[in-house]
Amino acid sequence: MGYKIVIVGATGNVGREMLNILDERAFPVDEMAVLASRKSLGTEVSFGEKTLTTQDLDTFDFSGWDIALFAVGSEATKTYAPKAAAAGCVVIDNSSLYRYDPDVPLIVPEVNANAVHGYAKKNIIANPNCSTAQMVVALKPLHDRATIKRVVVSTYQSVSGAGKGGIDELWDQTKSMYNPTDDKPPKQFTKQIAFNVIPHIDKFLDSGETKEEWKMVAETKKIVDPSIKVTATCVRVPVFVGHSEAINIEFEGFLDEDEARDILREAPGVMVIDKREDGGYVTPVECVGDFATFISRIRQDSTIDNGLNLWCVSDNLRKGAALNAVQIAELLGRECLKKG
Ligand code: 2RA
Repeated sequence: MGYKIVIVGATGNVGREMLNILDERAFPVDEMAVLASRKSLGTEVSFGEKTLTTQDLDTFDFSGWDIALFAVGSEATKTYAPKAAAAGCVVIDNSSLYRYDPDVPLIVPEVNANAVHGYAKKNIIANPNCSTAQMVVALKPLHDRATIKRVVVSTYQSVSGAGKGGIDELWDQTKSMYNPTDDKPPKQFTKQIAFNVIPHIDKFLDSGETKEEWKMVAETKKIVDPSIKVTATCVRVPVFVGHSEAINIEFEGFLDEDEARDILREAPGVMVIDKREDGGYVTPVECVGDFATFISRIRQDSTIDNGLNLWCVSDNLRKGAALNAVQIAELLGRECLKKG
């Protein structure tokens, strides 16, 4: 016996990836409902060999459904997630709405799978932000070995993190560079993104950090360890899919780069590609469509006693969103619902 699954926001980038990944990983689905807002109603989406037609999120009755994977913004989540949860359907939410709620577990299955049992307080589990998910997969096994004190991270985040509008803007601006009469002023981003980089993702906070940077701090603490200090600079780059991160880590004790490489090679969800030669590292275009978080450029930081640097790349629509949500559904099924 399998599960009755609902995808909320099935026509978006992440919703479609959720459908692909549920199929690729042969998740035990008995019945699938795909929901969308009124403006996308009737749109068809693929689930394996099947073509499904979207139903109206506003009138859908969640009673009798097991798990709803939400891939809509915080506003829609605020309206519909409590309805689904109250109807007995466990919500796995990709928005930021519940991430910092102490009664909602925030889960990356490779890191804090045990927290899944906390789902029952609200019938809701939160999926972390893309930039956090890939980083904590790399940090956790190193933290277990040598206790991380502080992380300094700079991100290089692809435009797909900003949704379809971000992808379209990079594509249109890139084309318009070669056709000066076809000017495409920025709409989705605050400055030109084609052939440029923008040190600004999400809104500014009073502290001077952006919300994206704050999320990396707060979510790492909730998922891995509240004692880890994190400082982040989040940057949008003209890449379609795949977020990259340059991570500097300071440990309590010494951790040799070769041992760190061995630990990461054994770590769940991690693929180490780290040859000290031309091309012996991963770039975002190579990680698209993959399940792994790739780690390269592992090396000692000789400016501090116990420091390492590394380069971390992952498909932000997968590990950063849809894959992690499906992994949570697998974990929930295995540990709590036990139907599959
Ligand atoms: C971004 N973090 O890349 C967002 C997506 N969740 O903009």
